[in-house]
Amino acid sequence: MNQQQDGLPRPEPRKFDAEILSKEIVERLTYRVGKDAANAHKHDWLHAVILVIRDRIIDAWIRTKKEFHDDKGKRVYYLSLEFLIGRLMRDAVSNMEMLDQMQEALASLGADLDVVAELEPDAALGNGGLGRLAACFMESMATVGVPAYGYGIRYVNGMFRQEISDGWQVELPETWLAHGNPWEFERRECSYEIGFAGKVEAAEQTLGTPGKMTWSPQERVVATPYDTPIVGWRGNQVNTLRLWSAQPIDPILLDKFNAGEHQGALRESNRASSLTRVLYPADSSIAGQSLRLRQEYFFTSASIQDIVRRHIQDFGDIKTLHERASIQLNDTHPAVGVAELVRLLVDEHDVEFEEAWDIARKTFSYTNHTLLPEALESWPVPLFERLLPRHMQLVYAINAHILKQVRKSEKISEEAVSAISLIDESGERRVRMGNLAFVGSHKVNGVSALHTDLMKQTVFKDLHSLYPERINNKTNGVTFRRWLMQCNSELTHLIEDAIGPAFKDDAERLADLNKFADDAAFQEQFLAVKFKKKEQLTTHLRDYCGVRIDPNAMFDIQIKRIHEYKRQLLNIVHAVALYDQIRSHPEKDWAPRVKIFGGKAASSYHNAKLTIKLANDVAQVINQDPAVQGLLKVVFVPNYNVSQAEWLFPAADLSEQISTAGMEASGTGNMKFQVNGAITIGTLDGANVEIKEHVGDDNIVIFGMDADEVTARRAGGYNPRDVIEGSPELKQALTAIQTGTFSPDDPFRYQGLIDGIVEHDWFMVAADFGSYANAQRHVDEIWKDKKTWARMAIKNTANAGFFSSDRTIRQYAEDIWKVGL
Ligand code: 26Q
Repeated sequence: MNQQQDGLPRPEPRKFDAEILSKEIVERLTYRVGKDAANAHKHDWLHAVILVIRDRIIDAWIRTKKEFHDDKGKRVYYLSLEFLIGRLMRDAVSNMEMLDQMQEALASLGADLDVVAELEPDAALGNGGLGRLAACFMESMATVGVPAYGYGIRYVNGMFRQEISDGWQVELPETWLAHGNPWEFERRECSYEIGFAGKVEAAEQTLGTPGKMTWSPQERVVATPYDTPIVGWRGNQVNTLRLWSAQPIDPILLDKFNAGEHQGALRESNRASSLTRVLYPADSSIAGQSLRLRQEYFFTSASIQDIVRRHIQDFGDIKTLHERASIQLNDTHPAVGVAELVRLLVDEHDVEFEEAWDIARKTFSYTNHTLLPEALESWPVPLFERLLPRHMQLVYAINAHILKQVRKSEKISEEAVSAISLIDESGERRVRMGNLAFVGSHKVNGVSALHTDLMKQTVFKDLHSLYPERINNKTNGVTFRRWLMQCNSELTHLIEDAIGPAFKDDAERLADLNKFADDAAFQEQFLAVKFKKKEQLTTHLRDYCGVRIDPNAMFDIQIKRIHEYKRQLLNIVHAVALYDQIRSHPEKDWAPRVKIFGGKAASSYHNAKLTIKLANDVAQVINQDPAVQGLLKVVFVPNYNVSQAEWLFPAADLSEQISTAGMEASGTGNMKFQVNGAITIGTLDGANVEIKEHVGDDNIVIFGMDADEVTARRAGGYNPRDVIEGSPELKQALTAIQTGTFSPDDPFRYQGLIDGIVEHDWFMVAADFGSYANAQRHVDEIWKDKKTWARMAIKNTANAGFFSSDRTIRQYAEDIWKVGL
């Protein structure tokens, strides 16, 4: 270890000797895990390996914290109810640049890094895109040097484990903490009390109106943080992910317990710990339960109290908070934080309301991830008021303040006023979390160019015309360390051999690959890497779910949450149509395809669950029909999660991004496919629009209506029956599904699902089918021309640089957070 001026040891990152590592692994196994090598269980080895890596990270972690402290610069706080981090071991080993040495060290102990890595549980504290984005952002913030903390909930049960039983999704609890979690550090000394319900009274000394109040919660719980280090690329900076766990104030209320009232004593304890027990497994519709609102307030309040405490400790004066702290709200889930900060300032720090409001607005910014009306969060006023009586008052005060300004400054219609109001009065009165987040933030962003435009035109139309500077775009990105370098070392090596290593530090340098797009030798190498990844996936799927596929076929993959707007149904209907055509014309030169699906359905989402069953029913029939053997296969990969994704993206030939235009805010899977050299078949939706701009029109296959056409068609009396009658191919496929060809045991199983298409077709499956089928025929043609395919695939990887989350984070840092890098 060499010593820095600050006196702290600095690790010597690139000198990890395999021999030293293997000694350390045995040492940790003995003295920290308490086992000898002969008796150690597989998980003990994993634990020992993680401890060795962790100890090296800790030096950099402590150094980073000290640098933040000394620097006195602005810090970023990323508040998210979800962090879909997946496994951390490979991330850490790879970012610490000790992969080869660790492999060697384990080999010398008779173990294999890949095998040990597979033992690590996949931390699935999120549903899908929003949660995975938060995880990519954490890694990129540590990489590009943003002084950042992530704040969230330490769910005991994250996303459920999906089993497929007789083709149906079955949800089982996932126990990711069963073997302990060596990555986390409990920090009891940083615990906070969180209150719920109770009464509010005017405080003795009240300044201004609305004035200071005293809230006496009826119920209190303790929030205890668990910190996980997040290592940036090359181990230069290590940030903190702080996840809160709920505990009862008095674990077993000793006096009650001693008085023999065991039930009552335990009830409170259970009520507290149930707060952070499970993640809500819905990624779009609102679970109206009060537990969800309690979770939101619990983690938001703990985080804001922590931020305020740190600020006062470091800077003394709470009124300078906005100069030193930037709080990013990941969707509206932590939006109650706006009211919480105002409450802390007014009630506990004697700041007047107007100034408190000003500080809050300068501190917060908000990211919107969806325009779907059913996913826009709002809470019934009576529920909000009962659980958070003081916050309800403040929401009214904020509302009055805003509406007064609005009425003063504009000739504004009453209609616009009611659209801007924080309270939805159209039916049962509800608190609109989107409007609260919007007015409480100095910047509001969408996650792709199209989505940001649509935000301005739809949900936030009136707020946008009032505050035209506030909405801005930050197109999503993904971390290339995980989604290229770790999951596809073969492609990484190929790229490095061609253009050198600079792309590892600057993703835009991938563009240097463009000059190889027409190079025959490079094309062959590129296809050879793809084939190798397909062989690996083939072996994996054989072992994982007993499915046999042929790596010579085109791997056509759709992996994402199951949702009607994402249109897995369009893909399945196409599979059925293709099946029929191959059977009718076996003599044609068909491009062999494996259609692979993966994704979870929200437990209460009937049509999504039925879609999973349909994919499996269709697979069953097609896969056992000798007439299409070797030409068409359908596979549903169970329990799609981050770890499965790491197998699937590198092995994909074709990326399915086929949402109804205007409905997918961005998508991020599309970017993971692209960087791994898959070709996109997609609509002009979300970030697909920008992928097209970057790869060029010739290197992507676009089909279907665009967002404006969808709107116009919906408005103009669209009749799906006419479309179906006009397309024998579509009619045949829908009829086959509807009449039980794939469900002979229950011929009416899909009646309702198909009726939805025939009767209203809100998601435009019928309307876009013809265009989709043509696009797929075009894909077949390209597939048969290997050189063209290779060129397109290379162009995709070469032009993926923009979609690195490092770029996204730099834009947030510059335009929103105003932190210098
Ligand atoms: C809200 C209230 C109650 C219960 C659940 C929810 C809830 C939970 C999760 C609502 C929405 C979500 C998740 C949304 C999500 O993942 N959106 C995706 O975000 C990605 C990152 O920006 C985008 O790429 C995707 O397009 C978008 O669908």
